[in-house]
Amino acid sequence: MKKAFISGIAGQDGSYLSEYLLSLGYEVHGIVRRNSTPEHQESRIAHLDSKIHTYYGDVLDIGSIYRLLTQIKPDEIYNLAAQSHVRISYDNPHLTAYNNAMGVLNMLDAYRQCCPNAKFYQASSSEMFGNSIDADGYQRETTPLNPVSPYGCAKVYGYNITRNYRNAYKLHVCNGILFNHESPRRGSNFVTNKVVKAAVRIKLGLQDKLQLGNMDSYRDWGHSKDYVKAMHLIMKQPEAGDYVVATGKAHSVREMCDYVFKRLGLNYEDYIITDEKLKRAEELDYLRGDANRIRGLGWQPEYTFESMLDEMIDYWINEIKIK
Ligand code: F7E
Repeated sequence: MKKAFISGIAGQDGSYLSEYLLSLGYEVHGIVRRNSTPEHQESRIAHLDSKIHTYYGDVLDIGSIYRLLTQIKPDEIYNLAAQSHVRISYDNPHLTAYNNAMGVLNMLDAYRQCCPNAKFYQASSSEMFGNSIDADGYQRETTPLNPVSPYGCAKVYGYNITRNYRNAYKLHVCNGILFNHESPRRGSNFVTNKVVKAAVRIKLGLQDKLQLGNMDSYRDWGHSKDYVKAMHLIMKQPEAGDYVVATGKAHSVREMCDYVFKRLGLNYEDYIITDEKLKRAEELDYLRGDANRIRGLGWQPEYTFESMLDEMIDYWINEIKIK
């Protein structure tokens, strides 16, 4: 039985990845951070409680990482832990850098010392591209990295130190460069789930308006369930490498709002108010990924933009009606 170790196991991707690895017969271990409201901390993985092994730990608490990797001796390590909110990275730039840059180095170095025969996955991000776009309108593995947020800058360090460890120490270390990926488990302060939840509440008469920031940025949105399968496929390759994971289709925030409100029989223009506070100091305008490299390994997304949003709408209708 193969053993996996996941930092960020309680997050959206950590929870779907755990389910997927369990379905493949893995023994799954992961760290969760202590916080002051334990009720919500592990809600995404509560249903897996008897099947996975969780420990209090943190990518900044180097001792806990060394101890756990030495004890568990995993075959695969997925470093998904991060401060993942781009706008909040402007409020907490230092914390973002510690977690998303130094945290990667801590994980890599503990891995190199404790279990160098394992494989290592780093959760890199399309936010690293910033406003670089190739002439054909896509971002791909060779597109220059020009980050436009504290989050993106920290992720570039994580990406580069991962490549450096691969080359310098001949380790099986990979980067997945994932474009935006969503699901009903997405935090509701990310734009898709924020819009879906509010639109359902408006439909049910529980809310009148929705405040949003920039409506004209474009994102390449996929489903987290599809993307965790890509993570595993990347790790399965005999040779370590870096892969873009994306759908290849871009939609604006405005188009996403239009789709969600229309599905509920509403016109988004009647409800949305622009709030300057929700805009970023520097915006990333357009993301559309060319995932040909990983498609060549057989990966393809099962969800479309529409079926992903439909699933999120159904989730919130059920959730809100029950309460
Ligand atoms: O924003 C605009 C906002 O916060 C998407 C993370 O997973 O993907 C994610 O980062 C767009 C931006 O995701 C609101 O300005 C408008 O243009 O859902 P988001 P993100 O910043 O693209 C990348 C790949 C990651 O790696 C990150 O970890 O929507 N927008 N109004 C808004 N965004 C938010 N959050 N809230 C608004 O009210």
